[in-house]
Amino acid sequence: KWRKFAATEFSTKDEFQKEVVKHVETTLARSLYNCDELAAYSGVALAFRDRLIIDWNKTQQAQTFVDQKRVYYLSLEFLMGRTLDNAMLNHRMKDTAVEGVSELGFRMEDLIEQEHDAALGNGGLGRLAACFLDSLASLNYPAWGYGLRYRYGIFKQEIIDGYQVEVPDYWLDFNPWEFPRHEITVDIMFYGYVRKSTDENGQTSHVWEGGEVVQAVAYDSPIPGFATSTTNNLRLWSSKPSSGEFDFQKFNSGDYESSVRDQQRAETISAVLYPNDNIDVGKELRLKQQYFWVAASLYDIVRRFKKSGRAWSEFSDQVSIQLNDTHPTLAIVELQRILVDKEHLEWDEAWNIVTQTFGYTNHTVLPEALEKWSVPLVQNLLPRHLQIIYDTNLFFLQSVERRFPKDRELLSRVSIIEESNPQVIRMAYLAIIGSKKVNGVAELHSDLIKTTIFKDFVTIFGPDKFTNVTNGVTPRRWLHQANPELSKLIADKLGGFTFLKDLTLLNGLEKYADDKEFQKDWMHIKFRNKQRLAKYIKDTTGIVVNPSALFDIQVKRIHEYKRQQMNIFGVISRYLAIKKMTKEEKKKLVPRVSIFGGKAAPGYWMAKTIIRLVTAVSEVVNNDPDVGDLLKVVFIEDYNVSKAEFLCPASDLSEHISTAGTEASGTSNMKFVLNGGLIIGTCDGANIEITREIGEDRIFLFGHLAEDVDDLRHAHRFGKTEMDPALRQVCDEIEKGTFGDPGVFSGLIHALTDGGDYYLVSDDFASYLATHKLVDEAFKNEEAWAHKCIMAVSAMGFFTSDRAILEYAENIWNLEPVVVA
Ligand code: 26Y
Repeated sequence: KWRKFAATEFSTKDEFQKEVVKHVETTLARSLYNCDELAAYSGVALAFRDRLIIDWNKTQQAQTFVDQKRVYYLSLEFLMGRTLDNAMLNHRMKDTAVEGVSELGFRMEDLIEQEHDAALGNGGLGRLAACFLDSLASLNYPAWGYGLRYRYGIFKQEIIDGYQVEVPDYWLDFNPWEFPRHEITVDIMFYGYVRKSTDENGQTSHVWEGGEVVQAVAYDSPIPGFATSTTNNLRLWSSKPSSGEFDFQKFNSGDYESSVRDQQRAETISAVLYPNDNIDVGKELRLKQQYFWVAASLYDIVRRFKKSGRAWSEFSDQVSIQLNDTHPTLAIVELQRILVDKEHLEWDEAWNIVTQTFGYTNHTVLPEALEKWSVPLVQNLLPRHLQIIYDTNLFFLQSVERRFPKDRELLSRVSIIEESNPQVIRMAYLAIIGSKKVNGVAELHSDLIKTTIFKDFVTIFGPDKFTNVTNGVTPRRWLHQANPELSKLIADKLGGFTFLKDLTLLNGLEKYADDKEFQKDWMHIKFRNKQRLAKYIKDTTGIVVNPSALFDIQVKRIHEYKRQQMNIFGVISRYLAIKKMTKEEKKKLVPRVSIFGGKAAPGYWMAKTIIRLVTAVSEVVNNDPDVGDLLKVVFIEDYNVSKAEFLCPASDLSEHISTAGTEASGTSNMKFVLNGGLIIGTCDGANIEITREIGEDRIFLFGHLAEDVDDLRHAHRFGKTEMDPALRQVCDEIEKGTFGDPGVFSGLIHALTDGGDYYLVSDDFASYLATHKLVDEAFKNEEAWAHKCIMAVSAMGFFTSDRAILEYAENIWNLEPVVVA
């Protein structure tokens, strides 16, 4: 009977319009006479949401029915961006919808712009999680994402008087894509104490009790695959006071305010995303977030497993859990606690299950980003977990000692507990010991973790535990959605859009690389994308840029290791050169627009100073009549996913210039090349593999290698290096006050001199400038440039997140797809 009434999907323009109008008139209670763009967006979104949810239901039923292994991707960050455009394209219904809304009197571009970015992440790690969800669904893998439903995502960045100012990002006003599941709740405990209890058989067990309880509520968002019915789930947890928790005693005794405060404290847990990227601050609330999310997710996973009625020994055949960095490492401890304390398995049997279930992905070697939690903090918040960590460490160290007797040094090096004051827990070590596989995110990075920070663990566990999965990006969002014209041009040549599901097909473009017509069409699309960006720059900053100039873009989180400071020093150097040029020399110069964008962590002063230098330089350079069109400097405010979508298609050159050995992979490098831009970069992260794929002639590499870094740093420390002369000039100019009060920038200069130039800006500066000269020369020959770009794109097939996910599925998860009828 039910089936007869089951919801169906619209498939024609008329049906689509009917759905939109229905939602505007009834769901939103608006008449067509007061339907503004926001209401129209909402109507369209709700119409597509219905389609998504129908597929979601089918998918969940099919996946439950086949009862195969599922993978759970645990990430504190999911940087999803907007959903509507992606949903329309994945359902192959965008053209229909565009026509439909146009007949209703709207432009689809305007409606798409109404949507608030879902910005629940900082940068690379969070966006990678979002690309992986897209690929998992597109490849029909049974997979769920688990995260936190922050009320405030990453802050909005405003630039006021040249400085970054952070404004809260309240994004939940209207979010049609999520479904609250008020019936799916989990009680989560903090604090309290551990009591030993002995049952009638003399078995002792640990009982954790007497703590404070908070409730986790599930919110689900459908994740559609491209051109498939598979629609997976992203489950985000929101915190609220536990129903039993409202303190009636306080309430009755008239202490109403303090009982409300308790409630608010519970809600605080999921209130805000920590805005730090690659820097650990060790705040108690962050630890609470981690446990809250991990405990709720594991409860959910275990509950689902138990419904299948299988034996515990089958757990890891049914469940794989991937840890996105160490942020969810407590999941290892929590699963061991559930198995031992609640399900009464023996320690070893439980630990065996745990270590077959987890995989750990490392995203950084920077020491300041490696998580360490203070023992007293954990002792107070999670007393039972601390005991389990100590026991895990004890058994681990005992096994190491048996295999490497008398090596005290080794034992103290690999101990989960660092004997500092106070003691701290090294979360990465716990993650390695508790996982089946550990992976880095690009070849160089995976080699580095094996030879440096995790070296001892390779000795202990053998090399096979450590592997590489080079990152990738979804071509659906980062080519098809971001650059529809280029995607269409490629499809015309390759005979359709199959390349979006098998990106290696791009190699079919190679034979058109010399085709003059094709080159012209290609460069024309690039030009239009640059015009669109030029218009945006004009509208938002007032700066007029010439769309024929070379657009040079560096957009990413601001961090010293990413060396935006080197970029802006290079810009200053170019400016000084222009000031000295004759008319004749100027005529020969390629005009440039240097575009920067990215957020600084609110407490990271050096990063904020870098932003201030960029804005200061732009004020001077853009208003200098000697310079004119030859150089413009732009800082794009509030860089986010939606902005990346129109920046990536608009670059001629993008910068990926981290100190060698510091950027684990980078993923925007992939996005920019995929959109037909070339890159200037160091031999770092995925740049190395990009070079291998596209060829050395199609990338501008410069700078020292990772293997040189230690020696160079050593030389700085012992005062054996002179600053590069061009860099010296730049510093002199800043100190002269050319860009305003030099006191503002003294920290930046100091880092290069007395600070020991840790990021080796001076060592790489000459080769950086020389390589920019090569870029200028290359850009003068438009045909040769177009040829390079086309050849590069044709070789980018490797960098799809589909390939990355296939590697995870085969080498780490042992996961099979489930086809939804
Ligand atoms: C400990 C905590 C404060 C913390 C929070 C966020 C630590 C790290 C992070 C974020 C790290 C991150 O985004 N890493 C980036 O991951 C990308 C995806 O693998 C890489 O491409 C990129 O090189 C790396 O910096």
